[in-house]
Amino acid sequence: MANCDRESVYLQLPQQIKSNVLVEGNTVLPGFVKKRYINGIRELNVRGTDVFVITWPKSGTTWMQHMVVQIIRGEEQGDDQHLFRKWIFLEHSINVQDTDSEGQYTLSEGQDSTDPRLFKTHLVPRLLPRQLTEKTPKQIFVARNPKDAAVSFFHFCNINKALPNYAGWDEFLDQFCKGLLPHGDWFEHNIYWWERRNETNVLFIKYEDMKKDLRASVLEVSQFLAKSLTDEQLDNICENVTFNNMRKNPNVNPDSEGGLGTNWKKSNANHLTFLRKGIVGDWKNWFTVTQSEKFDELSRQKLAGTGLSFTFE
Ligand code: PPS
Repeated sequence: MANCDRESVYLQLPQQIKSNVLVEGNTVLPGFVKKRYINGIRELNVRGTDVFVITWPKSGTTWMQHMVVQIIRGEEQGDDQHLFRKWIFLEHSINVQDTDSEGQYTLSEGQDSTDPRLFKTHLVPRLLPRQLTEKTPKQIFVARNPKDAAVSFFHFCNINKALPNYAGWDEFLDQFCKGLLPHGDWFEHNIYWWERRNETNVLFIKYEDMKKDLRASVLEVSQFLAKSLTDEQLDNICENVTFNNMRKNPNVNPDSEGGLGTNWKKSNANHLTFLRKGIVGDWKNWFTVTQSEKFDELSRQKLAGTGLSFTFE
């Protein structure tokens, strides 16, 4: 990002989104993240048993959440609690018991007393709990190629009330390239976690690899979590986490979870859903050739020397 202070970030935002976001340092956050949470999240008492799924938005968070919860807690047949209620969305007000003007940030009791606690977050590294590095809970970062992640997020902003309205794809892509979308700069998230990928408690996994070999991915995640699965359990989890089965399952599909999943904008006349397409390569329907070339150049510059690369189709 060329300009790094709050003031200059704010100036670069489209006028119509300014009242729907929080600008914290050089990071744009959605309006549901309250300024008074920031410090409390930073100082959260992390437990070594916690599990964190961390992503830039629309990178396969929900997919990973569904995988992890079954690996850890079993398949929980007959359990009708929605997937999103099993997880703490770290920065979302829905999981915060009480906050006051002095900055108290307290997780709701039910959530806090589970063990292991399961956290999902889209926060940029510098806003994450400080203790993540000393208490070393399991941290899973799911990465998705930036073009598909951007397209997916564009659609989600169009339909979800909790996110700002962009004038159209061109404006959205421009903000993406500047690192000014809610939840921050895609490159900042991905490069940070890529550089930490060899730490024992960090798993860096790509959406495209999950698509390519789901069974190998479930196995990789279970090994990372030190949970052994029978062949039958592995088969069942693979079956449960396919795109079609997640879509069909009301306890998993975020469409059926009003509070955290979909809080539709009125303009969602096409009834677009959270689990929209679930494919690699949809970006080709949105990027013009010029936009794609420009983005590739930006990507080349930002990722130079990192060794991080993605599959785009
Ligand atoms: S969020 O709101 O940031 O937590 O969204 P997130 O869950 O990270 O990403 C949503 C996108 O992931 C796709 N998805 C899947 N793809 C393949 N297989 C499975 N099982 C699956 N589950 C979710 C979902 O469809 C969104 O991508 P798009 O491209 O919009 O379809």
